[in-house]
Amino acid sequence: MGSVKSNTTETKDEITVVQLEERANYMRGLNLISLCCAGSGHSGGTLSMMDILAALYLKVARHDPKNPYWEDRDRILWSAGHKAPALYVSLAVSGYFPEEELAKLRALGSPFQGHPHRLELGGVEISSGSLGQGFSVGVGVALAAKLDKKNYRVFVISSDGEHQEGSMWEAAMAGANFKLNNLTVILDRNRLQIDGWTEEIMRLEPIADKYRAFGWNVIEIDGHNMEEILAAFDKAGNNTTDRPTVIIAHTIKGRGVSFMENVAGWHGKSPNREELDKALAELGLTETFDVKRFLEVAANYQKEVEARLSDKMPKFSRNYWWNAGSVMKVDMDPTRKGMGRALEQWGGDERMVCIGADISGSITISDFYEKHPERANRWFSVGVAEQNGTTIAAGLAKEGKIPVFGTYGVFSSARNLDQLRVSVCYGNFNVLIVGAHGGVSVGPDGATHQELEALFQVCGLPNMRVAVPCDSIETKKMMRVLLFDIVGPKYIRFAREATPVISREDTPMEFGIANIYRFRGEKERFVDAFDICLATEYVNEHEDIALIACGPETAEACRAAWILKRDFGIECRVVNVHTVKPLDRLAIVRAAMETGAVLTCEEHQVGGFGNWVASTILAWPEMTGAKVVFDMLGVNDRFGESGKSWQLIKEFGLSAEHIADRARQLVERK
Ligand SMILES: Cc1ncc(C[n+]2csc(CCOP(=O)(O)OP(=O)(O)O)c2C)c(N)n1
Repeated sequence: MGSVKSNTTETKDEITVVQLEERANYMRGLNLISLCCAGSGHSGGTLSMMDILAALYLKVARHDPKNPYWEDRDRILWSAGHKAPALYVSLAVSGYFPEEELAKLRALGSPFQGHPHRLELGGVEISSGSLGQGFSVGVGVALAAKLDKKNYRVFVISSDGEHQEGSMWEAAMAGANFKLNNLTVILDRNRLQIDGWTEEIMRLEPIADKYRAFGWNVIEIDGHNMEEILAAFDKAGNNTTDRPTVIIAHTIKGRGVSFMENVAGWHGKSPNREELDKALAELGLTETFDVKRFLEVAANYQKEVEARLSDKMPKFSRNYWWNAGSVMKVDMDPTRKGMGRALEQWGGDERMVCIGADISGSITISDFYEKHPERANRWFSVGVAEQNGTTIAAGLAKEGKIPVFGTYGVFSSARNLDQLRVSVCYGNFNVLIVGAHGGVSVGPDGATHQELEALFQVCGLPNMRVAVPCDSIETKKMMRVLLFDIVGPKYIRFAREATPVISREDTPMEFGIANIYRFRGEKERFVDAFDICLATEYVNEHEDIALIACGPETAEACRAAWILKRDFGIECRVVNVHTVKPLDRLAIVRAAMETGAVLTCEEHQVGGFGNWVASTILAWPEMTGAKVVFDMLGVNDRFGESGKSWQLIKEFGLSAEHIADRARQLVERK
């Protein structure tokens, strides 16, 4: 281990440049092993930082692994939270915890969340992962240091794509304005972001001049040259001006592994075992690590997680899990794909324009132009800039275009909420906002990327229409309606991972009218086991309970209907509320009145959907005095977590088994 300067750990002999280079190489290997154990995560932008991190954590910064909250420690804030694996590696090699622990990266319940969470792990100063925030937190910390007359240094780890966020420049302005010469920002200038080269997506150059114009000391270095790195940190530390310092480190994304270097595709991808072996060989580390041991730790940890989850699951007469038996087989398809297919099919309409925010392939919005080069002039990439994207969409709509703006749901509903409120909704513009990757099922990225609050945010906006389709087929149909039939602000929410397909091409779908699903008996195909019709055409069958659901949670409700019928003879009316605003109030009130028991099901903070259903029932005049037992199932006032998609559905109590259990209790209360 290198020297760690602290109050409890004795400062070791000064670590040499050669030793630091060796450590950086070692850290690269450790980083890739931990990513391989996780099966997902960010390889490219962690490898680009490793030389700087070796210098910072093992030589430059004062910190104490035995006392992570030592009040005089230097503060290292990771604004670029997706580089979390490199943060954990830096802490491990500094001595905060055994290196083997890194095998638990991105696993459920582990402190090594997909994006850093400060409440989980000493040495993690802030929770981050939503780009463009940590820099401002750093400004706040540096201000506090000044107020408290403390001489600790504040380091902010940031990335270049991140600098497309306007908030970065607000922080830069503030840092200079407040004369924060105790603040050092490290900008990992690897020139790549998710969708490609920064200069092609949203130009940042001349970035050094921009910082200078904002009143900063600017040091430009080769971020892989240890001597230059150390000299830059030295210079920033001996800053006699009243200006903050930015170290612009020119780096190579994926540095050290030939097949990862400068390849955008390695941004958010982890190596498999074969790729890991190749990478370790290139780094000269084949004999250095016992990779098998790391993989064993990861596998054993997963076994513990599975056992814990299994204990928590409600039990029934048999295993009803998706595709577990020989009947009721279901196809799985990501709902997001329905959006891509719709954009591809109907994107020929010259009024349509699509706006991407650097996550275009993953959410499938790029399907708009990928096979249609003639549409490229109607595709605008704003980079990592969700507020800008939202308001640009408003401008395009103002002039008669049909703009579609899409990104992760967290960033297209919360990050840009005021833009949505004033420019889109108050102005009542015809903008379609795509909230992809909704729900905990997003998986290993963790809380920062799991949208669980959008329905609170967007349903509360006047003029806004909100759709939450149940599967990929319904998503595609809904997209067509939203694009061409509904004029005004509109939001569509869907999931990332593959979810069960429970509708057919010929299943009716009308905006604002719910669908009713009735289980009719086991069939070879799950979808054939249900009668599906528009709520307006449904004839009361006096079922025992209504399961009112939206999004992929509808599929879980359908599976619950199967469990409840088979195990308890309980009949369910599953109401698929694909249009959450305006709600199909009639279908909801009828379900309540005719069954006398309602359970709402949502993969969302509980109430985002359920409260609307509850208030609809309560406010309906004919419901006065009627007896309805009511309950809501959703995420219970808790942030999401890293984990595998289906583990999270179990962990957060969102599975059909949980629905069936709650429904049974509710029926007993009737
Ligand atoms: C506000 C926000 N928008 C989008 C994302 C999704 N995202 C994660 S990393 C990334 C690209 C970042 O590129 P860059 O900042 O250049 O990082 P690096 O290439 O160094 O990994 C994006 C868009 C996010 N985490 N936060």
